[in-house]
Amino acid sequence: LFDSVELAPRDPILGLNEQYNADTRPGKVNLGVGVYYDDQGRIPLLGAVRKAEIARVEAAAARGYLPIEGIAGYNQGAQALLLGKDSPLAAAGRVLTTQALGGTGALKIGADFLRQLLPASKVLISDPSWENHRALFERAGFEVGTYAYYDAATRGLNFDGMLAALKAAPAQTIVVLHACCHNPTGVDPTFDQWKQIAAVVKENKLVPFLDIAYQGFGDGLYEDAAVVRLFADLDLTMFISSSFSKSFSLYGERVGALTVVAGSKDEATRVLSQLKRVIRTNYSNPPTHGGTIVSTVLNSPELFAMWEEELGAMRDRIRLMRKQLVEKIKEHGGKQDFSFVLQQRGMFSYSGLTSAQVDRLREEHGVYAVSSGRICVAALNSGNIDQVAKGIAAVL
Ligand code: PLP
Ligand code: TYF
Repeated sequence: LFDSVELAPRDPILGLNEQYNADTRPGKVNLGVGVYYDDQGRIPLLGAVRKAEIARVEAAAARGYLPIEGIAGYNQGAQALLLGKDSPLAAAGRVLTTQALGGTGALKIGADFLRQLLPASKVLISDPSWENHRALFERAGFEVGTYAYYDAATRGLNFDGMLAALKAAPAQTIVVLHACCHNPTGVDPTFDQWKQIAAVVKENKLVPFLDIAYQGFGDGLYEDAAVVRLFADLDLTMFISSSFSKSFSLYGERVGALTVVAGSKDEATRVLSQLKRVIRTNYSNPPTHGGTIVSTVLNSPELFAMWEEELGAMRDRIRLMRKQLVEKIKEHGGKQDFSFVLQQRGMFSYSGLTSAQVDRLREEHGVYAVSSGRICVAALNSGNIDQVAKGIAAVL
């Protein structure tokens, strides 16, 4: 039966984890996968999460099936984080949200629905983008192309190229946009550039799919959703995949959401009914545990405040690591100026290291990075940053 089955390639990032785990050297450092670690190198269990979890265990609640679209309070909470509590679109019934299996699950439900709705459309993702964007939309049946994004020469945004690509895209092209903290580059458009991007999306009747997996890691929960509100203010119909994996440090709980802004309340009702059909034929309904925790935190003013503060501390620590990395590379005699790392936002930095330099960094210094040169700044800590800086300075 399986004679013709070929060995599938490893995920470039998750595959790196396997290689790291198999490495027996004591001082190894993993800057590959996008996970936030605290200064002790541990994945944190947030205090707000712990409180909500204890309350849940004590309540000893039954675990029946959730509705297909998930927990109502979760969906409302997720939507309010994106569009604001007083969104006129939400008040008009034009916005729907379904709980999803992480941001990935949200993208997949949206992609499957879009494939039915717009079978002739192409999908455009940024060049470069999160690897899974291409794979996921291709699996859903789409042809996936790219729009210009990163400019290696300036280590910034190729804004003209990006705008030109969007202007050249035919109507109903699905455009996946990272709403904040771009993965893998850490380079985001300015708000003024976003206004121009949004205008082209509207003018050309493109279908925006905003992906927001790092809300709170740029400037703050509210600030990082500015692009979502900008698109909403322009009355654009859109898809938004959001994730709490990073912001709640609940990676394995698969806590995400798909939000759709429709043209009317009636449209929203019909779209939701179709999304529920996609969900039902994939996994029927979402799991309870992580969703209940997130919902509890989002709907308790006390726990929400606690969460926001803990998220702020994660953001500040990443900023500190950026600053120290730049300083320490210089201290260790690095020949290049790394100060561009300070301008990049979120968990990642495109370091500019070549894949040969990344190989040397791993082999000679035990430091793992993605072959594109992406490093996860959120995995740096006071115990490993000297080794990393020394390694980078040496391979430059
Ligand atoms: N979108 C982007 C840009 C990401 O970096 C990630 C990271 O995992 C996701 C979506 C998926 O998030 P999740 O882990 O919640 O599925
Ligand atoms: O980019 C990252 O490292 C994270 C984690 O297939 C991730 O987004 C990586 C690859 C993947 C799923 C999640």
